[in-house]
Amino acid sequence: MDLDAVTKQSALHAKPDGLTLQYGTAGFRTKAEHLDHVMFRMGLLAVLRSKQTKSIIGVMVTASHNPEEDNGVKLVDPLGEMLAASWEEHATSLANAEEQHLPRVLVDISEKAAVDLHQDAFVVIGRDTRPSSEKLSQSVIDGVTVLGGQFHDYGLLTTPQLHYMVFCRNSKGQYGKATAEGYYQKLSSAFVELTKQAFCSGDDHRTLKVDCANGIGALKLAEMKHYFSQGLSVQLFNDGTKGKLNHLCGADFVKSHQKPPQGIEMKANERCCSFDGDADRIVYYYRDADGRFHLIDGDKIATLISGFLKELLLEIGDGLSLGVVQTAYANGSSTRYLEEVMKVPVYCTKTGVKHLHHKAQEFDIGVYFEANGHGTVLFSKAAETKIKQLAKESEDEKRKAAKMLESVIDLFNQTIGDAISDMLVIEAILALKGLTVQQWDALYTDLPNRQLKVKVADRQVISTTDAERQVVKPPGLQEAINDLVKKYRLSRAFVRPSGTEDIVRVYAEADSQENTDSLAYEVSLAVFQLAGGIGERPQRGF
Ligand code: 16G
Ligand code: MG
Repeated sequence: MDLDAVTKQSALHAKPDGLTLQYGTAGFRTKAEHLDHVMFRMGLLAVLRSKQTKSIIGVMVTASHNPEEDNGVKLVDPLGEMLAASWEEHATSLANAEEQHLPRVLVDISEKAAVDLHQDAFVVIGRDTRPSSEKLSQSVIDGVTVLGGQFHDYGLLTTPQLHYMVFCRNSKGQYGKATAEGYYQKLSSAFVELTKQAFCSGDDHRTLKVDCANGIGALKLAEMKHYFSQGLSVQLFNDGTKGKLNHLCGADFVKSHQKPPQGIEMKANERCCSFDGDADRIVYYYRDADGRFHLIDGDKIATLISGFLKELLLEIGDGLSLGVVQTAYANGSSTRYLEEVMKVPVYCTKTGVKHLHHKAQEFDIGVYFEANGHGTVLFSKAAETKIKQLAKESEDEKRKAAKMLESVIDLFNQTIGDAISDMLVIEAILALKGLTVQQWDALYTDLPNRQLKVKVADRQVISTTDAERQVVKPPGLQEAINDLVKKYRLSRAFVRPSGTEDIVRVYAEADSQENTDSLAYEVSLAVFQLAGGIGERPQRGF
């Protein structure tokens, strides 16, 4: 390592005094103007990680669903997975090192992680459409080159596309071709193959309106839609030509406000969906004949997909295990439906894709979705081999099911939740089963639910256990929540410190919206009183 060169270059990407940031649930994220040094340093870190793993590492510049003024960065590990937890600490210490300590911290990390500094390094870089992203990704490149790493800059990509590129390159092309074209072809041909057998009942089933959150999803879907145009026609809204990124639109807006985005025309019973700003989340929705808005969130997506997979697995009868992974935010109705009606085992993990992903890997086929629309399906190597074998050999019905499963494997971006591949899988299932959006929605009825935020002096005073469903600290808070929950029917509530904002989140559900809102308010008040609330006291009524 040429530490003198690092010091010199670093001065051009100097860290503002006193700023400390944490590699959180989804990497570093804050106002774009505070991120230049972080980007440069993540370029350095990516080189070390690449040397250590002897593989290609990805760096994605995005702040996902957050406002346009924000930005962020995350590293992608060799198999297209999120950065290993042990390296999150290295990322945090490197980002926060004062200028004069930077060389020492680099040496420290190299020693601790046993990095072979003679190894070559290669880093691939992608970015979203934020105005700040281009310059920030140049800072990443500066970091990569000063440590002698090679790189390929893909420019504009969705986050899942960058994960795909990393995995393709490290699998030497076995997973697919590491180009945008390769990605489009792989997913579209799996979609076309899967929907071959679909009974097409009119145009209604085959058009979909997509709110692209004024983000990267619009550009990529516009490029891709010609590849599957025979099976599905997508109409793009909020394509970035007019509106602001994630502003009054996108999956996060629709899910948290439980209302349609601006900028999309919705006729009664039309199927619509929203992506988030980097296209790794998706939610569906429609308006009924009475004008009422119906949200179909990640829980109902998981239900549709796991129901379909379960049927195919029964058909091939090979004892492959299927499990669904959710978080505490999953609507109680979805968990009940999955367990009691569909008889599928359900597990709950902490919030954040990496936790769900990890748990899902324990099954032959693991379906994981957060209620907010982040999710995918993972197939174990053993399951994939078995399915591919059956698709070649077995008798007719079995073979048909195995072939469909084979397409599903190709359709899901196996590295991370991907709005585009989720959308294509959902559209294929609806077409194959001849389901309308209303029929899908009617699988079960969501319990009314409410999420609130409470400001506290230090959100770390709250610690939780049992996949964030129980508070262990501060004393008395869980007892207070238990007493409040007892007042209502079908009720549940939990609180957890946010991993991305300086607040505590409150979730409540109960038999009616009115009761849910009361419960959410009362729990917020308990947090405010017992966990050091600051600013305005929570108010009743929304
Ligand atoms: C991040 C996570 C998302 C999670 C959210 C929770 C990834 C890629 N993203 O956006 O899965 O739902 O954080 O935010 O893991 P919170 O901690 O502020 O509630
Ligand atoms: Mg996102």
